[in-house]
Amino acid sequence: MSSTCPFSETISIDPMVGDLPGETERLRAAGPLVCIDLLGVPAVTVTDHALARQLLVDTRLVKDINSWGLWQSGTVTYEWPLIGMIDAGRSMFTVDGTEHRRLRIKTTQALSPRRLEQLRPTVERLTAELLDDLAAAGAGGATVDLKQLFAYPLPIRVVGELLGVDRVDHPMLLDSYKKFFSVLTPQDERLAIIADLDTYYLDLIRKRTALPGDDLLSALILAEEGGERLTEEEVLGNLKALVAAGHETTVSLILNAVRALVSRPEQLRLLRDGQADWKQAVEETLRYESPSTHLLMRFATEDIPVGDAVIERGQGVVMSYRAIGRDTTVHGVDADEFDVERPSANRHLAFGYGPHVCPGAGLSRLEGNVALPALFERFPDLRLAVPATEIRNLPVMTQNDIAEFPVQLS
Ligand code: STR
Repeated sequence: MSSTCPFSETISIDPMVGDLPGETERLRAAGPLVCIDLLGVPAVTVTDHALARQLLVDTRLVKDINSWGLWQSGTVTYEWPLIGMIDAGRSMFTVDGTEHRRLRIKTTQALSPRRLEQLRPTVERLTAELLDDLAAAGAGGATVDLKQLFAYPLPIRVVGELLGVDRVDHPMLLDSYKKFFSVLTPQDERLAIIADLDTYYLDLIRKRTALPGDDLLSALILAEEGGERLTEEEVLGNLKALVAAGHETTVSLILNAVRALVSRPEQLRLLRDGQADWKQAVEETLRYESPSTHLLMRFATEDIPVGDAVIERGQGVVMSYRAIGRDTTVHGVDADEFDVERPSANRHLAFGYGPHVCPGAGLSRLEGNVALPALFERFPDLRLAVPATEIRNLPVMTQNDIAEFPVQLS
């Protein structure tokens, strides 16, 4: 499909995510810029921290799919299973420059440190509720799935409170995104799910337009005339991005933190004894198991020389954040170890960098910093019910998603 790659041998990204550590290692060994194959579609990916920072502020790389050579030529179509990761409607996720700032402003305001402090009691209440349910399900030493009963419902409830999305709709949303992200979902079904979600969200936008509340969705709709007002299409795009990103990534953060800690009792002890704090554990988890494994995609609007090679105009560029988190130049020769005391832990790029840096970073940290200590305080004897090596990833190529997490609470 493409000419030969100038950077490295081509590494095929495994759709089944059978061995993520192995894949990350191969990517890092192949160099700072690596040619990859994403279900038959070629791209280059960045595995190096310094190069990622450089390219993430390079205005020659844009998010508009119309700048993609393989899209222009009709080579990539809606039949490609990953198309929904890129062609997600006009929003802060897909637009650059001045327009991008206009699309982001209400969201960054709603997720400012001050507003997040106001949200903290809500996150604490939702966490406590789920811990009660978990305790009931796991009474008497029964094995329970920590994903289904705790990590999975929490972020959607938080996002629901923030945006004003009714709880009765959460099961439909969770099921839709589960199928949206899974590579095993037939493509016609995935496209139908995307269309149904649009219908659902447009209905919600119209209801909220008629009767605004004090939620972020109402703020996106009501934004002042004179510069920052959003079209319905833009409100829709932002709403989709907020629900999808707010739900999908934080589930992964919570479960990956629990996995790292229950399989390393000495690390958990450091947190319990107060020698390390939970904020460090959250940052180290983001570095070590970035929820976004491969972030799709940016496109070169002109040739961009990198070292001896060139990212050609029209080329698609991916950020492999899980590999970037293991950069030994930044994190040292032990970058493949999980260490809550690591001085460089918070120097990860798991939230990206530059103009598109995650606007929800503070919210996701808040959720991690509330949920994790609360979980381990309530269940000090929490342990995996299976060997850690049996914990599998879902077949989701771009995300670091744990499938099931069976535990015993006591
Ligand atoms: C999913 C589909 C959709 O309707 C809207 C979006 C835009 C935001 C994207 C989201 C996507 C997929 C997961 C992303 C998120 C932004 C952050 C999140 C990429 C394409 C990460 O995994 C980092």
